[in-house]
Amino acid sequence: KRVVVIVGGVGGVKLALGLQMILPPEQLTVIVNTGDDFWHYGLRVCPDIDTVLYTLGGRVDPVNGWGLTDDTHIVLGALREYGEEGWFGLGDKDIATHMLRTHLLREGHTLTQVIAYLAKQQGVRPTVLPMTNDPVATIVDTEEYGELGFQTYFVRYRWQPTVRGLRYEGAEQATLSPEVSQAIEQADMILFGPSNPWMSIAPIMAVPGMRDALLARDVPRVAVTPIVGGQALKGPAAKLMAELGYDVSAAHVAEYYGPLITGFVYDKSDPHISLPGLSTIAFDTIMRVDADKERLAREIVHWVEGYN
Ligand code: FO1
Ligand code: CA
Repeated sequence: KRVVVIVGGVGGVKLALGLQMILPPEQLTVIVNTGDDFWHYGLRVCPDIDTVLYTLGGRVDPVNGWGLTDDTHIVLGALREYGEEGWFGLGDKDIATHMLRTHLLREGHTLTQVIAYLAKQQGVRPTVLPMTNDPVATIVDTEEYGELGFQTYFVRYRWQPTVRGLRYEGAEQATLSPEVSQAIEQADMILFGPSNPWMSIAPIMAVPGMRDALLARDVPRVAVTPIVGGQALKGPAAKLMAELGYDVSAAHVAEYYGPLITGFVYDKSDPHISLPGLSTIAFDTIMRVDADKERLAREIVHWVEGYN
């Protein structure tokens, strides 16, 4: 059984980690959002990809859910001594990742090749694929500051500005990589992690050909809710839904996915969800510790294997 799981960063990777615990590595492919990627002091930073690599490699900072465990911040302190604001929390060892990635990209390797190399060197066994090799940037249009780059909105302004809309710059010119196409074509099951549908999943779906490649697959395509009890498990998903004029509920997340999904997993504390043509099931979707991630991954895979 080959499983493809589509994720952003900290929220969605919990499901990917659960899947890693129950599947042989050659059966798991993680397709990751790169709309958060940006240039920072000349370095290419890919926050969601690094979150996935560090988590699957067992080296992620357990408190933040991003960055490396036990990292130091000497470089960031030195930048601040220059009078720089230092709003993006770069760890020293994390900087080495950005340096090596930038170097390899400059040598002409594709992002997919670079990530495969970084994954291998970190001992990460499942296949981790960026959604595309081309630059796509999520731009957040805010009431207070107008358009902001994603990290400026999310980290510098701590996702407090009011969002009027989102766009995915460069998406029109982006192309599906052969690796992503092949992973989707060969998948027996396609899962969407409990990531923010607008900020993490939508940029992935904005890559031309991605939606059609997924829709063309007559296999279960199942999303896991990032909304429980009208609140986001993490980050701005609930605030954003309200700002974009949606009801903040798991049911509306399922509706937003629309024909992309054939199944939806919501939390057992929420009311039953019933939508035409959609298989739904309630599990305990709150993943605090690794045992929760493994259990939910197992429950989802077993349910999906049985439902059609
Ligand atoms: N998130 C923060 O909230 N503050 C930070 O200073 C920060 C630094 C950072 C450094 C490297 C990295 O890979 C991720 C980092 N993140 C930080 C997380 C990340 O930018 C966000 O989680 C996402 O892009 C939103 O999902
Ligand atoms: Ca993200």
